[in-house]
Formats: sequence, C-alpha cells, structure tokens
Amino acid sequence: MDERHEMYYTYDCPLTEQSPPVVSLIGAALGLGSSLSGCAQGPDILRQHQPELLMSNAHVQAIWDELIRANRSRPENVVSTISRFCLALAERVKETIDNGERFTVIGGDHACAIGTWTGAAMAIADRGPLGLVWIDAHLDAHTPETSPSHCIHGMPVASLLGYGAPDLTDLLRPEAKLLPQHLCLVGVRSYEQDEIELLKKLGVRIILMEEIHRYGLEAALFEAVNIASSGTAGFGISIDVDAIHTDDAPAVGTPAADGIRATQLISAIAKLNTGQNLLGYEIAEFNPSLDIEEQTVNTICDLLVATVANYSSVNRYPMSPSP
Ligand SMILES: [Mn+2]
Repeated sequence: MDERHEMYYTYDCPLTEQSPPVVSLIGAALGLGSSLSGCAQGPDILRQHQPELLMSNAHVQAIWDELIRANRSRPENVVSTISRFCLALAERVKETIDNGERFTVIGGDHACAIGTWTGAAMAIADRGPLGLVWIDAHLDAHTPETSPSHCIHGMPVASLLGYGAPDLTDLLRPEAKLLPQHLCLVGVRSYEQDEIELLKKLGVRIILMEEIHRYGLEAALFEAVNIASSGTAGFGISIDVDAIHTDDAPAVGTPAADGIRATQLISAIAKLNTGQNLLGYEIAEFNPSLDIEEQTVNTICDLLVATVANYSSVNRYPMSPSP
C-alpha cells in the first residue's frame, strides 16, 4: 500500500483531496417473486425516507444507484421475467465490485438474491468462491418441484446452490454460484421438510432461532461470518426483513413468530468484524403496503445505516479491484 492511501484510509487522518470510498445502494424493485407484489415499492419508499446524505460520513459515501425494475411489458411467464431481472441485477452488482466499490442491494422480494449473489460470485470467480450469510426466518430452499406456493422468493438459496429452474440456476454461467460449505443460515424458524432435507443432505450449517436464544446473536453471526469467509475470495450478508421480530418490522408478506429484535440485530451488525472480504449486503422482503405507522421503514433505515457504518470500518484500506 502506498503512503497516500495509508494516510487517506486511516481513521485519524484528515480527509483531503479524495472523496471517501463509495457504497452503492442498488434498489431492486422486484415483487413478482412473492404472492403479494408490494415488495416492488420497497426501494422507492426507502429511498424517499433515507436520503444518502444521512448515511454518508467522513469515511464512507453512500450513493443511491439507479433503481432496477422488472420489465413486465411482454406477456411471458414469471420465471423468465424474474430471470431477466436477476440478470440485470447480477450485471450491476458485478460491475460495482469490478469498480472496487461495496454495495447494499435493497429489495424487492428475496428472489432478487439470485441476481445479487450471482453477480458477486462471477465478479470474484477468478480469485475464489463466494461465501454467504443468510439471515432469514425461512430456509428459502424450495425448488419448483417441492414448493407449495410456487413463489420464487422461496427458492433463492436452492437456486444459488444449483437446484431449481435452469433460468435461475444458470444465470451468467451454467453452474452453481455457491458451495454448501460456504453458506450459513441464521435465525431460521419456519420451513418445510423438503427444504431442510436438501440443505442437510448438502451439509449446510443452519443456526435455528432456538440456538440464538441459547448462545446469543453475536455468537451466531460470528460463526456465520467465519463460515462465509473461510476458504472464499469474498462474502456477502443477505438479510430478509422477516428474520426480524414482527413488533419491530411488521411489513413482510410471510411473517413468522419469535423473530430477532431489531435493536439486537443492528447492534450485532455494528459490532461485526467482517474484514476486507465483505463484498456487500442485501436487505429484502420489505412490503411498504403492510407497514404500521412506519415501524418497518424506520427499522430498515436503522439497519441500512448500520450496514453502511460497518463498511466504513472495513474500508480503512483500499479494496483491490478485480483483475
Ligand atoms: Mn427470504
């Protein structure tokens, strides 16, 4: 590292000529993956509620990127519309990483994760595999054969592992984007038998809610980050808003009792020592039409600020752009 960079990225030194490192906020306005389409309005509402200036500080600059929307003009099936949406999102995320920037994708229903983490995996493919921490009430590990609802937002984990519709598993490259040993799910408490069987067969680590009650959220996230960052070239953290307690975040289409308290999650994120290999965050499943007195939008904004602040601690040294 040269001296100029060292000066610039170290906390105590005054900022001079260069502007701070950028965190791209990528709005993924997708609602087709859920039986309710309201998630498509999530990024618009969050953007109005949380201008970038409130999140930026001397060490990191959060900038809203242009929103990605699903193009529904052509009459075709939902899977191919979502596939095209995820392809556009994957390309945007890959470009962001290629530029040496970090990102937070703001959904959108959780089907957007197929695009986000496909893009991240492809951006670092030459350097090594992707790791992923998945904070969610559900396993999201259905395939079209096992899903009772046929909703794609219940399938992103399986799709990224290479199980499911080829339109979703083969984006950018016909191969799995994630290996089971590099994935850890956190906060799970609602799932179907087929999903847990698939993940258990693959050896995926699942930290159920009851384990969080026993050992604490910080220990759970520490283990999850350790799994996602071991033997990988970079990792991400995907947060489904339904992981959070419904008193703090009621605006989700598939709520589940016994969630993680928002203050607990936000403080655990703020304390996470993610290091240099954190590529980005994702926050999905906010459905503004279900919100109660702006409780959820306020919770998510606090979470968003915590993710951006977390980058400011990892951005002390420049991230090496892709070759
Ligand atoms: Mn989910």
